[in-house]
Amino acid sequence: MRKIVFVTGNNGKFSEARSILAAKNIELIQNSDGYPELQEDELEPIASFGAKWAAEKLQIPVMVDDSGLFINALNGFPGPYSAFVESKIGNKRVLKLMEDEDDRKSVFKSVIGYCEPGKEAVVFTGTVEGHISFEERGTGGFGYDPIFEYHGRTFAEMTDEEKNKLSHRRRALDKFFEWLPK
Ligand code: ITT
Repeated sequence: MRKIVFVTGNNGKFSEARSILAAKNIELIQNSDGYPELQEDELEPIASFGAKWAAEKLQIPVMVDDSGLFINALNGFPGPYSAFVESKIGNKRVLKLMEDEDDRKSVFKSVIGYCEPGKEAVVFTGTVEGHISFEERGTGGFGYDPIFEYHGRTFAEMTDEEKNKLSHRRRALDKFFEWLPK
């Protein structure tokens, strides 16, 4: 079984990626050392820099996942600032910002960065389109899942298996797996 180290402090991301990749015979190992996060409008350079930095620091092949929620009516906010916004204001305050908005369209994005020491990083992007709900619903998942609706149900109202079949993370990891030398 191939083993890959996933550098992340986010246990929700780790457990989803672990079960998605276990089905492909890859064992993920969590490393919570962290990496510097660039301030960029796009997630790709953040994931690429983070993967390269961690691979050189640890001297092993590593994977990272930089993700974010892009809300149409808020011009893509919180996007690359999603972790900061979640920890500082949380879902209820995000819903408050959206109170008078009819346009609820939103995109969840996950960028997987992978790098081997001495090589350039590669990135794989997965997106899923949905809507911001009017209230928090559901108890599953993590982070923004209770306010992100996909075809009428929030991610938090789905089982892990259901979310993992269609999530932004699943789509990015599928591309990563296709690229990995077999
Ligand atoms: P790392 O250690 O991996 O960087 P992080 O939580 O800081 O963990 P990000 O910088 O990528 O991760 O921030 C993404 C934010 O979006 C963070 O608040 C996550 O909890 C949230 N998020 C990411 N994927 C999500 C998902 O599938 N469902 C709900 N929220 C998600």
